[in-house]
Amino acid sequence: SRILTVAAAQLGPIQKAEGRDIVVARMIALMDEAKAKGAELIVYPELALTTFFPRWHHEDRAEADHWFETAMPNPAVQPLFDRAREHGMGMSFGYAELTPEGRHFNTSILVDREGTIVGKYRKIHLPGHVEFDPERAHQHLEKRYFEPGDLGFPVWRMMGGLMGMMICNDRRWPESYRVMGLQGVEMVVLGFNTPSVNSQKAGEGMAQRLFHHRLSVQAGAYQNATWVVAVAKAGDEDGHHCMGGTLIVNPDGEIVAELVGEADGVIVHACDLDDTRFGKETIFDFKRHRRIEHYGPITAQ
Ligand code: CDT
Repeated sequence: SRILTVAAAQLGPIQKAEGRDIVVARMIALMDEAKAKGAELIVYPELALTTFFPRWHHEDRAEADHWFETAMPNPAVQPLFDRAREHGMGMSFGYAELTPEGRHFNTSILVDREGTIVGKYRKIHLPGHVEFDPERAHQHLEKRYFEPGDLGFPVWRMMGGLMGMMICNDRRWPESYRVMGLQGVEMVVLGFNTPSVNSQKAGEGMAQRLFHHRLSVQAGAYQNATWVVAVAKAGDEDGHHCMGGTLIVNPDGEIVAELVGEADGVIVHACDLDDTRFGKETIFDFKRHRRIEHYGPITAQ
C-alpha cells in the first residue's frame, strides 16, 4: 500500500473587509490541527486568501486587481509556507493570479514538503457572466475577472503519487477528470465556492446543490479510479451564503469523510493510492476499453 494522509481544510466565510493576514492565520491554525491529526498534505479552497470577490461588480475591472496576487509566495502568505515546511507538509490552495503580463487567472498550486511549488493549475471552466445582470439574484462575474486557464489539466508526481488539480466548476465536467485520468491520476484536489442558491432558478436550494456536488465528485472519482479531495469555502460572506460539503471520495466513488457545518474545520483520511489500481486495471483500463473512434464530437465545436 501507499498511504497518503490528506486533510481537507474547509474555510468558513471571509468578509470583504478582512485582510489576507486574518485568513492566513486561520489557515495556519487548520494546518496545525491537520498535522496533529497525522496529515501529510493539506488542501484549502478556491480563492482561499480573500472573500469570493467575483460576486462584486466593478465597472472598471482594474478596481478588482487588489484581490489578486502578483507573486507566490508573497509576504502575506509566507508564514503559511514557513509553517508547512516546518511541519514537512505538502499543501494546495487557490488564489487569484495577476501575471507580470497583466493576465488574470483563477489559480491553484501544489506545494511539496520542502515548500517548493511543483504544480500550477489555472481554472478552465469559468462559470457566470461578464456584465452586470440585473435579472440574477446575485452576480457571478468570473468571466469578467478571469480568462480561461491556459495550462490544461496536467498531473504531477508528488509525495509518492500522481496528483492533479481542478477548481470548483471544473468538477461538474467529466472531461476535467478524464484528461487527468488518461495520465493516470491518483488524487485530484479541488477547492470550491458554491453559492447555496441558484441565481437563475428560484427553488434550487442547498439540498439540490449539495446533491449535484456529490454526484459530480463521486462520479469523477469512480469513472477515473482516483481519490478526490473537495474543499469548500462556506458560510455567509457579507450576506451571500455558500454551501459546505467538504469531502473526500475514494476511487470507488464512495464518500469516506465529510465535514459537517460551514465553519473552519478539517477532515483527515489516510488514502491508499494503491486503491486506484483495481479500477485502472479492470473496468476503467482506458487502453483496452475506450472507443475513441466514437468520441470525436466531444472535441468538436
Ligand atoms: N466558484 C465556482 O465556480 N462556483 C460555481 C457556481 C456556479 S453558478 C454560477 C460552481 O460550479 O460551483
